[in-house]
Amino acid sequence: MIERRALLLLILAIACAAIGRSDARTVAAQAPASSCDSTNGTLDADLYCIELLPADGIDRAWGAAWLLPPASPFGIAVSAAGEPQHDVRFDLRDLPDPSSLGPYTAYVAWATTPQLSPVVKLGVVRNGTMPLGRVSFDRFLILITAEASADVSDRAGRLVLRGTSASVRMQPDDLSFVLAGFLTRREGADPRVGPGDSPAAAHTHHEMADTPGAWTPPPMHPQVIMPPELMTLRPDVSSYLPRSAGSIPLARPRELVRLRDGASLTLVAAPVRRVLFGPPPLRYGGARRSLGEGGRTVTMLGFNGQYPGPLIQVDEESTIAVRFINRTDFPTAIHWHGVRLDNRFDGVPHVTQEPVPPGGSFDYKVRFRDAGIYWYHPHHREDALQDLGLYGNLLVRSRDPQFFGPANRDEIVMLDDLLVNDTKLVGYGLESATHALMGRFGNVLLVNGEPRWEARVRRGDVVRFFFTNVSSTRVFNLSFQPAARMKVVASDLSRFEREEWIDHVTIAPAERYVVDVRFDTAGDVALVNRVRAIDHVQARFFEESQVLGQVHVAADPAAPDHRAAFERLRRNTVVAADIDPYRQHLAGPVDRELLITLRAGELPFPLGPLLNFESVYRNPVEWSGTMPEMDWIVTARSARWVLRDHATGRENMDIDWRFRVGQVVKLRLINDRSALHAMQHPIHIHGQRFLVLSVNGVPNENLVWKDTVLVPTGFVVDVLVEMSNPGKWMLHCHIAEHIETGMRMVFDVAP
Ligand SMILES: [Cu+2]
Repeated sequence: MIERRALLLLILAIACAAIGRSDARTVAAQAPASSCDSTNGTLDADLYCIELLPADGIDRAWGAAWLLPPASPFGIAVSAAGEPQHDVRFDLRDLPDPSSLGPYTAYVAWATTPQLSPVVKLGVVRNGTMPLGRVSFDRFLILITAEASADVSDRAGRLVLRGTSASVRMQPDDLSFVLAGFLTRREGADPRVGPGDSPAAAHTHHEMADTPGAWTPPPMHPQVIMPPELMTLRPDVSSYLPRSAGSIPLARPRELVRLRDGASLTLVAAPVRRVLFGPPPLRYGGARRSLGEGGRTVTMLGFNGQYPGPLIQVDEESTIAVRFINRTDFPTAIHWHGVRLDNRFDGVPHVTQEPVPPGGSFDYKVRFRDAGIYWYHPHHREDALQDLGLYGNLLVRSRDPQFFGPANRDEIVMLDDLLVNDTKLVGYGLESATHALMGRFGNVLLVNGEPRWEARVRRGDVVRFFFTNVSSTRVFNLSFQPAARMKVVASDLSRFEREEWIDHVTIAPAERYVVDVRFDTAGDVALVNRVRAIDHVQARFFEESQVLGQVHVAADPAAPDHRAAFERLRRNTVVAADIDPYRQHLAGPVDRELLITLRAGELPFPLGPLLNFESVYRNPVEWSGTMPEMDWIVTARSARWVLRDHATGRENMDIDWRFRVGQVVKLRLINDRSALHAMQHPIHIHGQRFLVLSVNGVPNENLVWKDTVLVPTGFVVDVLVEMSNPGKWMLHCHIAEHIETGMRMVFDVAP
């Protein structure tokens, strides 16, 4: 008996020692130099982990607050006002018993701004890992205090841990330092090259005044002051604008063209005249411009004399023939965005066809497999041709009358922006694209080609909006003011598994969303774009709001009234069943990995040092072009955007991926936050459809078939690509200037 007790004690002692050692090992492995060094799935710790450091007099406690993306049908979660949203997950260690610090019983976590107002209570915390609360500040502090009670609503107790968001690292004095150097250098005899300048500065033109044929610079952002010295820089290419001639017709609004199976259409891309107006004030609810004043006629481009191009309506499973005639100055081709058609008609120059020269033509056969909203645009020099007006929608009607819920009317809305200085268009690079870093942000927002859009509805009408973002680089964040009840029902290639209530629509270039909106109060409702812009000079965030148009809601009631159907969120069982076979891949291994980064060449001085300073922080999405001159002067000659295959190290068109029809490929897209000018990229895959499986490791619980996905800065997005269509297909960033600076690759799908 005694021997048995001794044996038990011995076993217990050995077990305790083992546990002690294993604890020590765990601590050694998990007690890194920074609490954000520990791996946390795919999340970029530099941007999305806040290290929590002990306050004065607290010696042992430590921890981290991880910022996770909340679920959103748009891939990135922001509020209707454009504020970023983060779900916070705490990882806290070595917090002493609160009573050891004073008359306290609990630890409470708070989020607040650097000005310490307002303070938001996130909840009660303790040692360990726990999800807790949501933060919607641009820049913020996380505080953990010991409190007398877990129920306190205001912070009163002792500060124990604190940390700051990555965005707090932006400091306003960065630029002045760079500028001091810039101004000193410009005192030399040759204003174009100062001592120590990179050779690239020599081919950056500096012009003090406009001369005939020279560039018209973009205007400064009205809320961001730039030093005048920076305004003298010019791109290292010539300016291109379509020639004006007397016989060019004034553009007409787009026309609806209904085409039956087997029907044909000719699309002529040619110059049109348009009347332009200067940029409106950056505030909504302000004075409206009179369209009769200050207008100036400019030459742009249109399909069949229309702007946007004809709205082509077809039935699903139908095929149309389109003869494209190119009367522009550039060789090009038409791409049928999102349509899973025969590879030889995909319209990618040098991949699926030879480019159509100016004066030439090409015959396309376009078959529509999937109901929904699609669009067509040139696939060569989109930065100029598409931006000048060459785009149109394809509305593919389902043969199922119940495909969507009932609505009183459709609104087909193409969102765009245009860069003008006063009432002149800012030119496009002739030899290569300008705006190579950020893409070309416009300063006049357009709906269906017009700076002011209007719709008339009745009270209680359910309006189905088909939104397409055709801008070169701008991500829109749309909402209605005053708010209208809205739900998202579909995106690029299908309906969602289930409809969701929303209060805004975030839409990246080339994406589509179908949104049902019910207007239940008579009066005017504005469609607005609300985002948080960054003034990189002053290191401040500010609200940017623009009115895109007005919905006039009449007092007479809707007939029929679809209220009952609208109030119900539909589950699309057909979509869920279509996706079911793919769910097994959610947890599967990643098949391919693409790193998205930038190789900056010799950037015009002082851009290199400026971007270096700026790179202490990058916002997940750059919502606005707040430094138009800096963005403008960098061309494809000095910047190269890169898609890098992780397995082979190959880049862009050197990547050689081969698949076969029926294969399902899990592709990981990693947006390198450490790139000199990291920014978001809407990644588009031709000819196939894919599911967005997860964003920063958070699984997507409401799937929809997509062809374009926004990958914000520092984000890791996993997509599942169904290889259903044989041929050579392109994968590229849909920022027009990024595809022009190398950010594209081709993969092969064997039959
Ligand atoms: Cu891009």
